[in-house]
Amino acid sequence: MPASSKTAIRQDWTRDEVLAMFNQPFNDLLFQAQVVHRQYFDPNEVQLSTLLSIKTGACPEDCKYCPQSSRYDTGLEKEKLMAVEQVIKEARAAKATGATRFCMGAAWRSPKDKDLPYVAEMVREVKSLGMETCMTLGMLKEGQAQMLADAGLDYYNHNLDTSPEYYGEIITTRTYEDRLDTLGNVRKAGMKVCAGGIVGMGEGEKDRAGLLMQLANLPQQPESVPINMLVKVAGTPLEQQEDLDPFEFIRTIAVARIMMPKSHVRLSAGREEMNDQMQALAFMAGANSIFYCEKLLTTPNPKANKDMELLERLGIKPESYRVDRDSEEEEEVLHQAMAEAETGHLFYNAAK
Ligand code: SAM
Ligand code: DTB
Ligand code: SF4
Repeated sequence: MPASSKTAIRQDWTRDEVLAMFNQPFNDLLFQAQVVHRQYFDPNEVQLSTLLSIKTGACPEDCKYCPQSSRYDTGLEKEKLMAVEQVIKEARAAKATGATRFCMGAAWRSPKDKDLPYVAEMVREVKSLGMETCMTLGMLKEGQAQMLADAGLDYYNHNLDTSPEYYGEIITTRTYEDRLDTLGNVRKAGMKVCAGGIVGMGEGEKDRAGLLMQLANLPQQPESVPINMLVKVAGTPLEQQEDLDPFEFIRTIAVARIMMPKSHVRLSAGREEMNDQMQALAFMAGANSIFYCEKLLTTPNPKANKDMELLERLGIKPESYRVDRDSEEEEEVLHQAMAEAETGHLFYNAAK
């Protein structure tokens, strides 16, 4: 399809437009999302990211959804920063099961300067395995973002979580502006941005629209957009939150797809509670990435063989490494890694 016939990337969305999209009949919305999705992506490919918590619990922030905040008693065992060797071991295992990206998360408000050499080493080591790297460590200052970029970090994840209007109901220890500043520092340092949010926290549709507007209207749209369904963890203030209508979750994915046509939209936390049909609908609505690991950061996620079985039933294949790499050497490392991953017992290639 010629480039001109593709849906243009817009960064001037208004709330009314976005709400009108949300309020279309479900089938019309899904059809529109599929049309946009097919312009930019192979609709039968899903990118696989594995998550690892490299520092768990005892976080000083008060995010109401989070099991890792020190303010809530969730029974979580806290753990210090993981040794680099252990991280590499986990990354190797993730690669063997077919993941192409390794995302390392820390329960920090922001990293301390003394921690950065260790996390930078993790990035270098995981990259040398031939995986894409992602980190989520909290707020970043400019210099810290540059250190991570220099170590070769591909993506930095920092979520806006919800709309600016609803944000104060969920977090009081950092502002929306702080979050936007971190995203700006990540971009300035030349890394790719992974930014999304959580739905099902008691927000209204206008807040889901507000979150997507913030993301899509950024100076450059995030390359990766995780849409998390709230995981209700006992002990957190959102433990008893009422369930969101599942179709509203699917609508959120579809609207994200239409507003950010070139971004990978990730069906993120919450899959453990979703049946196969719901996940299939999310892929139909334009989700094309998942967290592929038995544990997210601290809560369960479907097992790898269950995910592979589902993808196989749907004729969806895991997305392989992209070859638009900047050096031939890097490309070679990635091809090698892909070949190794394909021999892993859980790897499933729907193309074969
Ligand atoms: N501490 C860092 C921060 O907040 O930026 C990084 C880790 S934090 C756990 C990463 C993201 O996980 C949060 O921004 C939130 O969007 C998501 N998250 C945390 N707990 C969740 C839950 N119970 N359900 C859904 N998503 C959750
Ligand atoms: C994102 O948007 N979701 C992931 C990742 N980025 C870091 C985290 C989900 C966490 C779910 C709760 C837990 O396992 O602790
Ligand atoms: Fe801390 Fe991040 Fe959890 Fe907020 S989401 S409490 S910053 S670990």
